[in-house]
This record gives sequence, structure tokens and C-alpha cells, in this order.
Amino acid sequence: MWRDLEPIGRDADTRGYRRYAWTGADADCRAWFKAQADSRGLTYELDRNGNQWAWLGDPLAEGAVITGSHLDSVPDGGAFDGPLGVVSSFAALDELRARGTRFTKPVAITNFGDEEGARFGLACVGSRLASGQLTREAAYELRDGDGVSLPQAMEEAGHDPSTIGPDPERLARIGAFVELHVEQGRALDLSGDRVGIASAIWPHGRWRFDFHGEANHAGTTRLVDRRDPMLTYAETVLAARREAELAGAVATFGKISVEPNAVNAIPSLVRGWLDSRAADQATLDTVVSAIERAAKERAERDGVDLRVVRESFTPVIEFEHALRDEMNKILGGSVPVLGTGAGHDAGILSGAIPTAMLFVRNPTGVSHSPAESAAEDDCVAGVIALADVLEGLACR
Ligand code: HGY
Ligand code: MN
Ligand code: MN
Repeated sequence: MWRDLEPIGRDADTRGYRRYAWTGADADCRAWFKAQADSRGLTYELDRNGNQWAWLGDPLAEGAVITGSHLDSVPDGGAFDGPLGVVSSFAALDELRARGTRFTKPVAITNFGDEEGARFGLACVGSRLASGQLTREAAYELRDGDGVSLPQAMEEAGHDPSTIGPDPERLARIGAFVELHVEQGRALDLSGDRVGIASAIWPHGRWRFDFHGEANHAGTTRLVDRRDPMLTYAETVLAARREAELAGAVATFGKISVEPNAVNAIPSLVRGWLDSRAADQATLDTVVSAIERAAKERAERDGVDLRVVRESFTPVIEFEHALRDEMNKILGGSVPVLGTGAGHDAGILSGAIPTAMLFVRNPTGVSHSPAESAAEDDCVAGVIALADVLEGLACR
């Protein structure tokens, strides 16, 4: 399974993945998912929001236990973030069938669409739509870097966008969702454990900073006459690091766009996207408002106009204790429980259904990079743990 999926959407030069929502690579990942479902005789379903489901048992029965993750990636992302959860779900089902497990509840494997938000800027679009956290109207406003709207991209990929919207009936039939994911940190490497259980997801968000200056000639414009937004942007990036360090949070400006983006032209507009996360809401609010203040002060000095837009936000997610503790009991009671700063569909859906996460050790902790890795025996341990959890939840 892994070998069939691995080459899809991988850039030959960077070895990173470019599996963006509703592109050719996404379509190839979706075709891979459907082939895995079909080859196992599972009932395949594409829901109104473009999420894929592979069912064992009656999709309309109550109390379904679902597992899975996402197949899309960040630009030049790694091979494991998302796909490890989907491949492990199919492998765990194979393991349970080999054990002769008799399920008393339906089980489904899912691929939630557009989890990374790499193309349209909003994370977890598939699960946000399903849970009503993203309305159809707001989804129709999403544009990619070329100005293509989400509905247009869906249409071009053959999915009818007029159907997108909340799916409460589907979610009401789900008893539990367990997402297996490669750890995006080194806690398990440091503790020497192969598998961990998630306790919570930090509150986190994305803010777009628009710095409007004045285009001019790089060679003939005196420094005193400039309204250079690049300076304001640079000061804001340094302020973000200062404020995050002070608060024990994280803040990243990882994406920038410059107009006209010419070597010999002072920019008219610099757009920078801030990703900031903290262990609690108050800290996150403090960090982001301090960064905005620093940006505003510098903008005044530079004669630059600043506009800040919050593009995506996820409040703190505390995974349901009963499910988390039941999973730990099924796995022997001594599995480490750890928080994470990374967002996930299991986090988005936790308001609508009981959700939980299993983490698999990442020896370097590196993620959102072609260098992301996980050892095969740790991945197998993850599959067995997921199989045990599914057996415990779907056969009681
Ligand atoms: O950004 C995140 O935390 C996740 O990878 N979408
Ligand atoms: Mn990710
Ligand atoms: Mn992920």
C-alpha cells in the first residue's frame, strides 16, 4: 500500500509532496483510496463535502467506529503526515480480519479532504464543512493563489460544489473517530515509546498581514522618501519571534507574497501570513496582539498602511477523556498521553463526535518537510495499536 501511494504528488527535485486539494495529485490519491476500499470489498462513499469513506458494515447503522486521516499535504510536505493514518487504517482492518474479529458496529476508514489548507488557506476544509464550522457561503469565498475559487476547483475535479455543507445526520451515526498520525514532535522519541495518545491540541490560527507601501524605483528613490512595506514586514517577523519567546508560544511567518516582486522595485504591497499557537487561549491572544502592535508601530514609522485579517482559527481541543482513557486501557494502561500544537480533523470533529488520536514515534520530530520520517517497526506498532483499539471499540 505504502509503495503504491508514495510516488503520488512527490516533487522529483525536493522529494517533498505537493498534494493540494482538488488537483491532479489529489485525484490520484483519491483513486488510490478507492482502489484500497474496492480491493477489500468495502462500501465506498464520497460524501457531499468530498470526504472519502470505506465502510465495513452498514453505513446507516448507529454507533459506527471510524478511523483514517488525510492524504493532502503542505507544499513539499513529508510522506507520513496524513497518509500514515490512512494506510495504517487499512492495515489495521486487514489485521482484524486476519484475527477473525466479529464487529458489532460498522467500521469505516476515511480520507478527509483538504486538511492542510495548502491551496485555499483554510485548514481542515472537509471536516469543517461536515461539522458546519465552515458554511457553504464562506467556502465559496475561498480562493487559491491564482484566484481559482474552491467551488470552481471542485467542479473542475468533477465534484459538484452545490452539495457542500453540514452533514449532521452522518456525524450523528458515528460513535467514535480515532485518528492515527505521525507525531509532529519528539516526545515519543525522548520517552522511548513507539505509540502515544493525544491529550489536547493547542489553540492556533492563521492571520494575513497586508503591508501597503508605495512602489518606486530601487535605484533612484532616496531612502527618506520611501514607504517600503518590506521593512515593516521584516520588523514584524522579528517581533513575532520576540513575542513568542517571551510567552513560551510559537509564531511563524512561513509564507509571503510581494507585489510587484521585482528586484529593482520597492514593493507596493507585502503580504505575510502568521501561524501562531500557544498552550492556552490567553497566551495566544497576548502574542498575536503584541505582534499586531509592533507591526502597527513600525508601519507608522515607515508610512505603510497595515491590515490584519484572521483567516483561520481553531480553539483549544481537549480530547474526550472517556475515549482517551478507554484507549489507554485497551493498550495496557501505560501509553504516554501528550499534547500537540498541530491541528487535525479529529480536533475539528471533537465538538460533534467523540474523537481521539494515536501518535506514532517520529525519530527526528521533523514534519511539514521532506525529511519527515518514521521507522517501519514503529509504524507496525501503530497499526497493531490501532487494530486493538478498533477491536475494543467496535466489538464491545
Ligand atoms: O497546521 C497544522 O497544524 C496541520 O498540519 N494542518
Ligand atoms: Mn500537517
Ligand atoms: Mn496531518
